[in-house]
Amino acid sequence: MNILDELKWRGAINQETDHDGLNELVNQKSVGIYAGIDPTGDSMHIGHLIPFMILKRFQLAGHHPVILIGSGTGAIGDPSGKKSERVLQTMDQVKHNEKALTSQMEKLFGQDGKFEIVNNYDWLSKISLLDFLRDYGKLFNVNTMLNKEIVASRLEVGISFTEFTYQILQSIDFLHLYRHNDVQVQLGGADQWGNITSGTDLIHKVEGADAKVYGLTIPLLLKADGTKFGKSEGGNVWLDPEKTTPYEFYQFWINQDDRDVVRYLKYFTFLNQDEIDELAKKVETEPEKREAQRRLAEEVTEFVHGKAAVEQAEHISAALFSGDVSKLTTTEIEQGFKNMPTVEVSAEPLNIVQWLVDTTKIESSRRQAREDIKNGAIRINGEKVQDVDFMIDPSVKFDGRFVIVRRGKKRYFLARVK
Ligand code: 545
Repeated sequence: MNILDELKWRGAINQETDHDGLNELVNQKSVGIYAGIDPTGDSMHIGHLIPFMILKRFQLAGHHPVILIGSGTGAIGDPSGKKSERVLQTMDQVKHNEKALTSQMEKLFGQDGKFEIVNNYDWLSKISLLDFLRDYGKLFNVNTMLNKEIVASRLEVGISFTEFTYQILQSIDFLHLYRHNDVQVQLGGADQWGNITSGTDLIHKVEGADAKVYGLTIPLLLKADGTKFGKSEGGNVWLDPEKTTPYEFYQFWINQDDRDVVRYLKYFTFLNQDEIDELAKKVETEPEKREAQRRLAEEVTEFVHGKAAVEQAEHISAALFSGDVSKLTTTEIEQGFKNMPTVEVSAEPLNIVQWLVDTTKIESSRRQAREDIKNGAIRINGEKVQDVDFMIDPSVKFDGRFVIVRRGKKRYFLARVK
């Protein structure tokens, strides 16, 4: 199975400019292949990750990945996927985002072999207006540009000359990388088809129709229930651990539907066909064990955040599930309780009934509080408390920073000490 057969099996090929040509090329030699990202934000989310995971698969198959950070194109903004005109970013914003994305890419590609990161600001910013019009503008037919799906879909609402020009910039990149970095293939999400083919067209015009360059897109990922892939209750699932903690990240994957999990294993993990077939069988025969989901969560979390983050996430999940939270570390508490009800309390020791009702408002009345305590429904820091005279002393655990309350089987509350 060569890399293209593998991608096909993974369901990761949407459109190709010339399958046979590309197939021959990848069988022949180590090929330079690129995908770009514009610094319009300071972190990728898991949707952006998809083409870069494919680039990574090319890297693992012995090809040469080039990651393009688009600080030049990011100064303009790709109209693809946007229903209306973008607001220009300041160049300071672009620079800030460029740094953040570059370091995320270094983390993802650093572990296995060679790769390059380039920035199109380095060449695009050097082209003068007259050179642009004479060297490139002449080679683009406005009618063809208007017919690109992205532009056509914007004609009613309108599109500025600036965004209209975007496809020319991305084409210049492909040509630049073809000439200077030995790149012959560009890949991207399905929304990038127009930009990618406009690049192969440009190269064929200036370098000759027999220039061996190819484009490849990846299908848009959809969930079985028809809703958008990649959102959790908190919105996007980010790679930046400050925006989505590794525990939340892990939880996102472990909560996937049986109908989706096998497709995600193919897309987001480096497990091979046998391993995935094995897991697919388990989804059929023993879905209640959720082994495929656990494996998915482990693999993706390890790839993005490392092994220690997986161990932490599993430790947190196990503690919250069993109720034995006493061994959690303070960083694990920060992560695990990020989306749970939280109250602020003072460090003073207080009677449990008073504390549950007046201080934290976890219980609505003293009568209810006493009843719950006597019934064994209240746990403080993992220990069942059945004595209504118990004193809560926030200084005794978790460096005096937290008190964890569990009411009933599943409802947790975090009291943060002021
Ligand atoms: C620029 C110059 C090139 C080649 C590519 C580009 C970028 C491309 C583009 N890509 C998207 C993107 O999103 C912003 C991310 C903010 C953190 O706009 N014109 O930059 C997305 N891309 C990943 C996938 C995508 C695409 O980074 O290709 O399809 C999303 O899945 O929308 O020479």
